[in-house]
Amino acid sequence: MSHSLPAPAAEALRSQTIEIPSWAFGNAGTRFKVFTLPGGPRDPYEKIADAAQVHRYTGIAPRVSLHIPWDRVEDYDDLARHAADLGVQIGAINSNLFQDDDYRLGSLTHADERIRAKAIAHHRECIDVMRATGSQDLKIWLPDGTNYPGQDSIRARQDRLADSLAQIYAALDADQRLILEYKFFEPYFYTMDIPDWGTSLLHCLALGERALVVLDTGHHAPNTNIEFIVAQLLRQGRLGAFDFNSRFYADDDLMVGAADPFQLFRIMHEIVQAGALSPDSGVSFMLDQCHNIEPKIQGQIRSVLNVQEATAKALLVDVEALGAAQRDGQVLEANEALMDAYHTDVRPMLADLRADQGLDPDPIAAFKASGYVDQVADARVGGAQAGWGA
Ligand code: AOS
Ligand code: ZN
Ligand code: ZN
Repeated sequence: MSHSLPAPAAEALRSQTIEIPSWAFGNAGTRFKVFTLPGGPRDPYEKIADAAQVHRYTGIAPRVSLHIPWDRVEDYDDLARHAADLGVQIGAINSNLFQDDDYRLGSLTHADERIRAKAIAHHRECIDVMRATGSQDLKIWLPDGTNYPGQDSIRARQDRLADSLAQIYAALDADQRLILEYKFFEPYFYTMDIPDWGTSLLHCLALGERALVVLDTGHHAPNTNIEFIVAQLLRQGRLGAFDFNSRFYADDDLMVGAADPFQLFRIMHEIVQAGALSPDSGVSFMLDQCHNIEPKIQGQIRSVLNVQEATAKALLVDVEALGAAQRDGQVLEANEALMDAYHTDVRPMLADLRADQGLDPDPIAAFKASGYVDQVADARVGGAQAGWGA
């Protein structure tokens, strides 16, 4: 069987990009234990160096998301230059509203104006980081919520949130976007102030055209039909980004495509059908993962490849057969058109595509053979390793 992809699919795959998070490279764990692996990065410079390895072997991971304050440095111009020297650039800037005692009862929703102003000011700092690094996206995940019925007014919190977001949006430059994530539970368990895509979308619509929704695949109730949400947000032109990961139970942040590769394929099918794959579609394909027990760089490479494989399968759907079956009400034939593509082993095709691009056909083997892990394990002894939250 031929390994070659149809030309339009190969073209689409060559221009696909996936953004990887700086925090995937630091030590991570659960509330029970954070594990330390040799060679862990000690600062944002080393996290970016590790991220650049993922791009080097996959060719499709040219951006790194930063998180402030975890990636706070003296000189952001210098950090951006360091990234460029390594062949990558700075992606979304993530704010942090969840590691300050002041935010126990909320941040952008807080009833105390002083605390709310502090949370808004933190985003001004993030916007300055965006200016210095050339980042286009301010990513807000709002950890605010309540634990007990009656604890606070649901409506008053929405009003304060709308006002806070409007102030942040007004501080953005004309070429910068605000991307707003939702999550149905955690860290609060009765209400979250942005629990779902509808709430995020309503706030984005009120803000303006450069406010878009972030869909984290781990942030829904079990069995939620995520591809339906993708289709709906694309119809509105308001899908700004994905935070891709896998979950079995809650917000597990496992490698994307590990728990449910079929779901990832269904999501990418909606993307491809809506023409939203290309980098100028405005959808940023980001990973939001923590590698608690597995090697981190290799884990990121695996994740990028999982997204690429799901994308290739989505690009192989016979759209004519699918469209004809859908028009004719041929339920099983329509389903078969999708499943045929899903069951195709695209790995040899992607290996050939990489070889055509001058990359090693097997990125994981090439990375392992490079000796990078041993090299950094030797070079990075001493000094505290950065972790999720440091
Ligand atoms: C939290 O659950 C979220 O998924 C966020 O995207 C969070 O901002 C990210 O993990 C880094 O802070
Ligand atoms: Zn996320
Ligand atoms: Zn999450």
